[in-house]
Amino acid sequence: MKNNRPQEKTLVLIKPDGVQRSLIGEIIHRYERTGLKLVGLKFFTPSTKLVEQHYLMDKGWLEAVGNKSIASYKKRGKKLPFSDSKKCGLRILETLKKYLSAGPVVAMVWQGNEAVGIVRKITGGTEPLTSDVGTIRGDLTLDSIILADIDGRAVRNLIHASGSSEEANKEIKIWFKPSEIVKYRLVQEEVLYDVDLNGIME
Ligand code: IDP
Ligand code: MG
Repeated sequence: MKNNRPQEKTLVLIKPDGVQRSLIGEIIHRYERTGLKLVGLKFFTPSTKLVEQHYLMDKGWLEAVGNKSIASYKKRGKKLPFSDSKKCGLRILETLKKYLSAGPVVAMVWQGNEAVGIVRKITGGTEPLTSDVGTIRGDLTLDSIILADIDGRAVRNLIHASGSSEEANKEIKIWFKPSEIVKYRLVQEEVLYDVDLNGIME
């Protein structure tokens, strides 16, 4: 097969709520039918240490998530738990450790053209209440930041999906050994990527 652009890989986790809601098949189906290729798959309960490592991998994540949380408190005219974005981020990290290690998750690596962007588009925005219709988070669950904040827990939104290609490469390394990434060809890649598309006619 001839094609001229390197492909991306991205990490997807079906979080414990997705597994408990019996949505594994539905979620995999949505990614699979785009043409992305599944190159890694495992099912286990992650330790809180792995979850912490995962979120702290990206140096800017703590402050970014803290800032997003502060903005949402301000928008609602609510008193901030902390005015410092890092402290707010750390508070969310603690809730995420509890959430993601509460039960088994499905960890996957998907590969293909613009895999990170394609997966984020299908997954939808962070908060299910406002995620677009047609996305996994928008269609298949109903949590809101308000409810999560009232109960002092993480927003339950079924999925983690890497935010950028650099983030993906780092995340994949902590969830998968190199030998667990399967190198193979899918027949449909000829149709999706081959520059000549000349193998169809008899
Ligand atoms: P993302 O998963 O859409 O990339 P991030 O900002 O990276 O969103 O946040 C990681 C996870 O932390 C979210 O998927 C969600 O479960 C949780 N989360 C994010 N913001 C909040 C919040 O304001 N309150 C509670 N949980 C949050
Ligand atoms: Mg993120």
